[in-house]
Amino acid sequence: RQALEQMKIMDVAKGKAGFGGINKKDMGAHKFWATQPVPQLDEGPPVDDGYIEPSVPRDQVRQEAYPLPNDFEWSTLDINDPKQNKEVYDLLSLNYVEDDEASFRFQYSSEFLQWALKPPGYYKEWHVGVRVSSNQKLVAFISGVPITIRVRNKVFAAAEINYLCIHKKLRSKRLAPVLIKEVTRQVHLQGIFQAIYTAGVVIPTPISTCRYNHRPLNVPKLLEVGFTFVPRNSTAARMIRMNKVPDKPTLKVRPIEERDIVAVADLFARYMRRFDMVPVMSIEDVKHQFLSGEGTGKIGDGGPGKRVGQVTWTYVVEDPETNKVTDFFSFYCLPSTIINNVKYGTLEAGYLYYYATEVAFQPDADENGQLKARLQTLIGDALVIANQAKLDVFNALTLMDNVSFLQDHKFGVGDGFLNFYLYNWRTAKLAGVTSEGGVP
Ligand code: MYA
Repeated sequence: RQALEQMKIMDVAKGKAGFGGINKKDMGAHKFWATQPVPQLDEGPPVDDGYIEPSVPRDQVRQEAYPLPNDFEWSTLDINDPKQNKEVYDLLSLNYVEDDEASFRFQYSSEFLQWALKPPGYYKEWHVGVRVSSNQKLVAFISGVPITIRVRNKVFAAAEINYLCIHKKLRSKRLAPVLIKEVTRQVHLQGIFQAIYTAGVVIPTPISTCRYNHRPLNVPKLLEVGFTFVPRNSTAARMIRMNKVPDKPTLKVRPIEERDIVAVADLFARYMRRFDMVPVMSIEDVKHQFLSGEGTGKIGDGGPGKRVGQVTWTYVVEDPETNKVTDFFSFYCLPSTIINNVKYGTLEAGYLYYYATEVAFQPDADENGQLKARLQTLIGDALVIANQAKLDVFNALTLMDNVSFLQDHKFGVGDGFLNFYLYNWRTAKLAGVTSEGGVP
């Protein structure tokens, strides 16, 4: 039932799919988006993939910040400074994305923000804030981080835009377009003219739409906080029994270490060839994405199954004979505030991130079911690790190869969708899901 959106995953599974939910009339009324280099409605599929508006030399990029309404000023946020990091945390934890019924609101931790906003080569100028001039209170934010992406057969540098947030008291004043224009200017100043972003809302024009699926782990709590309900033909006891997860993983999985990075980078790159829109990661990127978020100390120091400040969990499988990494999976933890609940403060949610397996490269692995079987086992083990870390629910989108294991692993179809967008890049739609949630 949860309708929260999520931002980090951006591989979209290949295949054919329909697109639901885009209403022509609504799409006509986008005063801001109509002025931007994004595919507009009624354009039809492009003949070739490529930019919409050409890049320009740095001296032709607007040099002054966009004007803000009186009483507000721009502020670059230094995420390394604990005080400023806390300011972003406070803004987001009170004003960021909520589900449709305002029951849950994302609560990104400070450690999460450190991990998400500081990948290799990040620019602090892309962490754009707006403050009230009189008291310096942070009231709006938008961020970008550098990323290299491949869309179909073209690879290009882009900004990944995220954490657009305006204080609840300042909504519907057309401030969002100013934030978007200012971060665009900052990205242009670094010689980058494309961007990728995701949102729960539909604006011109999604290149793909994925659906959230949720695997309950802590059923009693999920029932108590109203995240999920007992279906008419079931009971709470039955739901608990049905969703029980084994105590131990099936494969010999272990947490990723520094020595695995090169092998994981190689496996990741080869596996990603299966998909039409993927990040291209350097060794440094892989280290950042899969190792740097693991927190400090030993597993258990930060609570059951957790290091202190742990944000990401990446586990590898090693071939005992060759010592080669044959598989890996990763997920991250993003809690949500449970609004108006006296007993529980947060819902601890895991989000499936990237995974890969050598099995995919065996002849006919896709056709003869070997790949499906291996992913089934691998993701089963991810659920075991997530359960050991005392997460309440494990979420996954209908992208990559996820659809092959979601049902068998008892994920329930959620009511949240995530739309994927490219800025200043034309490409035909990528596979997504229908409004029914299935991939045709
Ligand atoms: S998605 C997460 C967005 N955040 C939230 O949902 C948190 C809670 N909500 C809020 O804080 C506010 O409601 C926000 C809008 C800030 C979302 N993406 O100021 P307004 C358009 C893009 O009066 P407000 C994420 O972080 C809207 O269609 N546009 O509205 C990725 C309308 O334009 P138009 C959005 O409600 C962000 C205009 O803004 C979004 O006070 C990617 C209204 O402005 C949205 N999520 O504030 C940003 N929501 O009339 C784009 C509303 O045309 C990046 N709008 O329909 C583009 C690439 C930039 C870099 C390019 C580099 C080359």
